[in-house]
Amino acid sequence: MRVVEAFRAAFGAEPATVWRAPGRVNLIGEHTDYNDGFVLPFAVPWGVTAAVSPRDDQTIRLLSLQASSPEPVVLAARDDARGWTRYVVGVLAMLGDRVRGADIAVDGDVPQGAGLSSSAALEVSVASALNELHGLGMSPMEVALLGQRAENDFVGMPCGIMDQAASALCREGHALFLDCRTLGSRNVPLDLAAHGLRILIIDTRVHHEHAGGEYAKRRAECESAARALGVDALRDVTDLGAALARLRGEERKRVEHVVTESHRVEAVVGLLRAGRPAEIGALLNASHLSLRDKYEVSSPELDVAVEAAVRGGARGARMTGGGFGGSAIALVAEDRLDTVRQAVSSAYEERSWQPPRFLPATPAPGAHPLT
Ligand code: GAF
Repeated sequence: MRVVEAFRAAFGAEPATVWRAPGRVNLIGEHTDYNDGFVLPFAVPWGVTAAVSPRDDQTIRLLSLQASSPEPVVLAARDDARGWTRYVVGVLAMLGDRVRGADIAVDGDVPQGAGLSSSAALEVSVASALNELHGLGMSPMEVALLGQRAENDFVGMPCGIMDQAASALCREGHALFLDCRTLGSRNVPLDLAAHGLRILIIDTRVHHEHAGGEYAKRRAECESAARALGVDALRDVTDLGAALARLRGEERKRVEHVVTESHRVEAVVGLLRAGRPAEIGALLNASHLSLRDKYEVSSPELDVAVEAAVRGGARGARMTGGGFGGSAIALVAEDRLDTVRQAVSSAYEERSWQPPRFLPATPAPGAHPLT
């Protein structure tokens, strides 16, 4: 394994453990996690492999095979973390005095900027390794929560729990149906191939700079709407019509998206359980329109990808993840894959946009040790 070789070369010893954690795509349930709603992500075949050894002092030595420098970053203090190292140091910081320093080498193959949660994969791989090495006894959900706290409190991104939970808990061949309030979850079989279907990831290769600020703004709008409605979270809205009648402007649109999106997750789970995956297409389309028009987190590149995919014969398509660029997914019959790819590529070419990248998505396993 090349991350083990790199660890040995950099630190002069064998790593004490090696863990792999995946990125994710979200089948449906967007911007519902921080509203205590439902999500349905699955793990992708790409992720981060972390080779880790504990240290007796407070020093943290970090090596990434994707970094421009072949030398490890050496941090004497946690506050010195910059760039990608913040996600790792954030995990160590959240563990407080339960751990001291560590030697860590990471190797990631999540396509960068595609919105497939490379940061959650990094947090969960490192947190899982430290959990094992220090005998912390954390469950996979506790590992996910730790990763989320690292991102919220150390990196400063106010994300929900979906990405870390997907990375820690997903099972091969399944999507993860997660209740973001109770944190109860179930693995839902997602054997699309048995139905002659595929999920195609369309990476727009565009990521808009303002994404982080807009994400925080949406979250604040939801919290403000929940306060106005006198509920703990938008999950508690039971009479959508009455709630909408009490709201105006952007908050009204945000609430409409969040509440209907959570219902769509439950409907998709029902159809998957009933063995009717082809019928989820309409719900994927509805999710995209809601994200575009009500939640306003799509982008021209995502909209064109979704429209062209559907015109090219996809059963349904939607943006996936936080939005403002990144990737869309399309549910496509196997014999339509080429036509759909062609339709999206042509639509991009007509607009002189850089060509999108197509990736096949098969539900992969969540975090697991490789040693
Ligand atoms: C990002 C966040 F990290 C998730 O928590 C989730 O809110 C998602 O955007 C939108 O569904 O990936």
